[in-house]
Amino acid sequence: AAGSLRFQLHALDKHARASTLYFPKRERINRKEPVAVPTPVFMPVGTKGTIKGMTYSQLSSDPSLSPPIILGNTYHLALDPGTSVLDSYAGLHNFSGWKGGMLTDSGGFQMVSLLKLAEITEAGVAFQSPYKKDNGKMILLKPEESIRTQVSIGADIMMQLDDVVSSVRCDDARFEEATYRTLRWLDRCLGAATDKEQNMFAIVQGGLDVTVGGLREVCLEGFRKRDSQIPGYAIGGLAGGEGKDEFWRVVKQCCSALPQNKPRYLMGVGYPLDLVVCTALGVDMYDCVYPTRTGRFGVALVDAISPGTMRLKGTEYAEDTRVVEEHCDCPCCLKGKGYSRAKLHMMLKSGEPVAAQALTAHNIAYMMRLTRGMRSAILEGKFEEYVRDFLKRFYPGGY
Ligand code: PRF
Ligand code: ZN
Repeated sequence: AAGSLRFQLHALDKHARASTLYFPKRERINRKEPVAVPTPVFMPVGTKGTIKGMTYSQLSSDPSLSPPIILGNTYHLALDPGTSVLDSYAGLHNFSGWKGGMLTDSGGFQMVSLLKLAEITEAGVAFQSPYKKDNGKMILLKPEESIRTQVSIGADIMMQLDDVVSSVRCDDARFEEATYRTLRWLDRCLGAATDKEQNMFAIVQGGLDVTVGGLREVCLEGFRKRDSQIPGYAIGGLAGGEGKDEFWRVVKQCCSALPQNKPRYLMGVGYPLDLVVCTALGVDMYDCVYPTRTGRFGVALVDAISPGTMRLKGTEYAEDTRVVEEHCDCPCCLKGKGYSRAKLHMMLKSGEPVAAQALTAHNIAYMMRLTRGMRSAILEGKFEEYVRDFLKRFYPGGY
């Protein structure tokens, strides 16, 4: 079998899907009940296994939040706390206390996006350790090494190491190399994956090339041959500054070529508009730092204001006694009884950490509401209506 997850597709509305992923109970991480992940799902990013500013009890005890799955990063966790600590705890779940689902990204993308010094060769991704204690030591992350670390972390879903290139800054030859290398690295990762309770996803690369016989097709065709070994698929290499039309076209092509009976994850995408459009194209899973990061910077995601954001540092909120969203049951809004916009404005001005935390919570609640709303609409066969309403609110002047 290709992994331990079970994927149940409940409804298809045109291309949009409502499904549930089930992760089994797992002895190693002391999980006594299976975890159910209803889709579409947004995975908040906890780079080192922590959603910045939030305790697990806040996250999982508040029904407005309770993300069924969060995302961590192999690159950061490999450096800190490192695999020997993770192994001594039999994984990140035991080390951190998180009980829900977890996905780890493989590390290559974080290195390339965070470190200008990273160098990619056939062997792997080489980078200079950013830690003072390592004294500028060069570290090589090989595909096998990424998987070994992700086995130590023990997430429910791990990602293959892929060769990620910027979709706006590279030439055709580099895209071609990255596509074929991603296929070769997939085979090396498949050879290294050991824990049967985990699931390794493959990542479609291939730049913005959606032509017949083009690079995205090459990658998809390569995956088709290995499908029996792959429990789920990700679409990578997007959301790097290319135009939305180009980005959405690639998503459409990948979704129509990927198998119906496995989950589809669009990496690094988290703008509400993109979630709505890409769900219509057939994507099930998303992750992005955007909702939590923008919350820490004082921006709330909202329905009523076009284009969907409220910048609470703005002086227009200095005397606004309303909560961020009256109907929101998050710990920040409390259905109208929570922090006023004026109070949030004042706290943000003085750098009070509770404001960042409250807005992080609100934005997670917003994403949960968004994905829940999409799921209900798909289950009722009314997703087209949902998209139309969303776009009308987002672009009241037309688009
Ligand atoms: N690959 C991996 N992680 C990612 C991406 C990718 O292409 C993206 C999209 N740019 C975000 N995170 N491994
Ligand atoms: Zn709220």
